[in-house]
Amino acid sequence: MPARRGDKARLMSLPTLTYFSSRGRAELLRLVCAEAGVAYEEKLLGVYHPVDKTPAFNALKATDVLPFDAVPVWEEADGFRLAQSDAIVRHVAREHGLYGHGTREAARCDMIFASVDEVRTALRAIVAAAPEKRGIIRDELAQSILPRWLAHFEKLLVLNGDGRGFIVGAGATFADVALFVMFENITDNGLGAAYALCPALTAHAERMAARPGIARYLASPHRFPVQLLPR
Ligand SMILES: N[C@@H](CCC(=O)N[C@@H](CS)C(=O)NCC(=O)O)C(=O)O
Repeated sequence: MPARRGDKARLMSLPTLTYFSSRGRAELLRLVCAEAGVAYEEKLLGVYHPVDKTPAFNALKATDVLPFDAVPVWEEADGFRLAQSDAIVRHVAREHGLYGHGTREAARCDMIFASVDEVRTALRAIVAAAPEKRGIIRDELAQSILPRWLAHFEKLLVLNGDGRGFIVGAGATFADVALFVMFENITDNGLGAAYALCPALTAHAERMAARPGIARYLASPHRFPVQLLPR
């Protein structure tokens, strides 16, 4: 759970997540931390503006703190600093037991994560498109792209045991959390019908939402509001 206020001595030893005041590229990491029970401090840079960014971001960029002039950035108490949201997610997952058992399960986690990222990219096409093309892209997502991807995830989930557990191995991994974030993105944006033929995947998302750390985070006043894709 993020600490945005509180005991100074405790905060000094916590890792710090620096990001804008939104879900964005930090949200999967926040959920991974929630699942793993990792406490961290958040340095919030304000609400992102595509041209002006934010004063706090611009000030930070003028220092040497951001490896790629972008956020999120994760910093640990000893000064270890990491950029790139996927690298941070993997690092936290690896350190806190959410990367499966052994190299093969880790590789499968990577495989699922890469595929979830492809779905994310397909959804983001709506953002990049001219307003008059957005309806066409939405229809394509609803009718073919999402059902195709979700059918793959459904099959893999059912093949891993009976489909009533996790996507990789016998325990929760960051790949399960990534699938949950994907589910939220799809359903929040009115495309949830794509799950119609995926009962195991739907039930998986419901189980993930009910996991104690995640459920606490979802109900927390710290969570930023959903950012919907443009219509
Ligand atoms: N691939 C990077 C992308 C990082 C990125 O582009 N972050 C945006 C915010 S989501 C940013 O910092 N933008 C700074 C800018 O617009 O100058 C990641 O996943 O961390």
